[in-house]
Amino acid sequence: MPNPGVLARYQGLLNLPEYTRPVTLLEGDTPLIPVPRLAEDLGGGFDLLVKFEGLNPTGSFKDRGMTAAISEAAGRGVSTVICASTGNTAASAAAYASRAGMRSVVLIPQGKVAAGKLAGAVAYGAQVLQVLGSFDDALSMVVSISQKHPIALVNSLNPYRLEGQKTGAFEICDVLGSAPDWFCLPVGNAGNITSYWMGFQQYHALKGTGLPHILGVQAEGSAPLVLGHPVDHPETVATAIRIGRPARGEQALQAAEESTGRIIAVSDDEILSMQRQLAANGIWVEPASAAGLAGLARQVRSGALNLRGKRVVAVCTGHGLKDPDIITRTMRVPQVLPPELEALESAIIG
Ligand code: AN7
Repeated sequence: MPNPGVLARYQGLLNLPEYTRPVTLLEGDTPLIPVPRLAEDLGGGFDLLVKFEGLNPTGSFKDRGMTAAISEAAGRGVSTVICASTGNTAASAAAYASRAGMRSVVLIPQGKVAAGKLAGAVAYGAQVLQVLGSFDDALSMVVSISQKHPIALVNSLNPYRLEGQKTGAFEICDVLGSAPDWFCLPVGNAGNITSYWMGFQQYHALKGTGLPHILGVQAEGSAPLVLGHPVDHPETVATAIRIGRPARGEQALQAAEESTGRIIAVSDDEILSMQRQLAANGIWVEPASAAGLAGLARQVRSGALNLRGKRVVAVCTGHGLKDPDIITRTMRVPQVLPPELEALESAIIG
C-alpha cells in the first residue's frame, strides 16, 4: 500500500481534535537502514540500524509533527502560523503552511542557520525574520506574540507537534516487530525525545512491543540537560541543536529516567567525525543528526554501555544536503584538469 502520510497511517493513535483537516506531503515511512560496518567499527556484536529521517519531504524529521500541527490549525481556520527555528522547523512549517494556503512567519537566530534550511524556508514562501540573538530569544518572542495575536504557534510547545512525531516510534516497532533495546537521538529543544518516548510507551501499552532505553545526546557547548541549568550562550557546529533552554527539557529528562537511559554530551569533533563515518556508509546527515550516534560511540568506547547481542536504533534527524557549507568550507577544492586523458590518468593512477 502506498504511504498515505503519518496522520492517515496512524489514525486513531494520535490525539488530534475532531475538526482536524489533514494537510500532508506524504511524510514518514522513512527507511530503517542497517549499518553493520559502523556497528563493527564501534566494537561489533550488536545490530545497528539508522532511521533516516532526512528522507522526509522537507529533509528532516520535523515533517511528522508539522503535518499534525498544521492540520489542526487548518481545521480551526487559522490563517497565519509562526515558529522560532534553528532551521528545520522553519522549512517544514513553511512547506506545510503553504500547502494549507496559510501564511507562515519564521524567526531564526541571525547567521546561525544552515544554507539549505534558510533557502527552504524562503522557497516554500515563509516570511523569514532574523533575530539578533539565539534560538531561545526567538522562541520566547514567538510564544509572546502568539498569545497576543491570532497567530498559531507551531513550535513543539504545540502539543499536536508531539502527537505527529510519535509516529516515528510506531514505524520502528512496526518494522522490527518490537522496540529496540537502545534508541539514540540528538536533543535540542527536546520535542523529539519526548515524542518518541510517548510513542514507544503507547505502542507498548497497545501491542506489547517493549520499551527501549533512550540515549539522548546534546552538543557540549549547548548541553543544558547535562549541566542541569540553562545555557545563555549556546555554541556548537551542529547549529540545529544550538539551544540553551529546551522547551521540553523536563520531559526529556523524564524520558531518560523512565527508560533507564541517559542524556549525555559530545564534542563538536566527535559529531563531525561521526558525520564522516556515516557518510562512509552511504548516509550523509547534517551535523546535529550525527550527535546521537556520536554519543553511542562515546558510551561504547568508555565502557559505559555494553551492547553485546542488543539491537540499537539511531535516529538521524536531517539530511546532509541541508548543511553543505560545513563540508565545502573544510574540503580541498577539487583538482582542476585540462580536458586530456593523460591528466586524468595521472590524477587517479599516478
Ligand atoms: C536535524 O528546527 O529545534 O530536540 O528549530 O533540526 O526535538 O528539538 C531543530 C532541532 C535534532 C533536535 N536534529 O530536535 C528547529 C529545531 C535536527 C534538528 C534536532 C533538531 P528536538
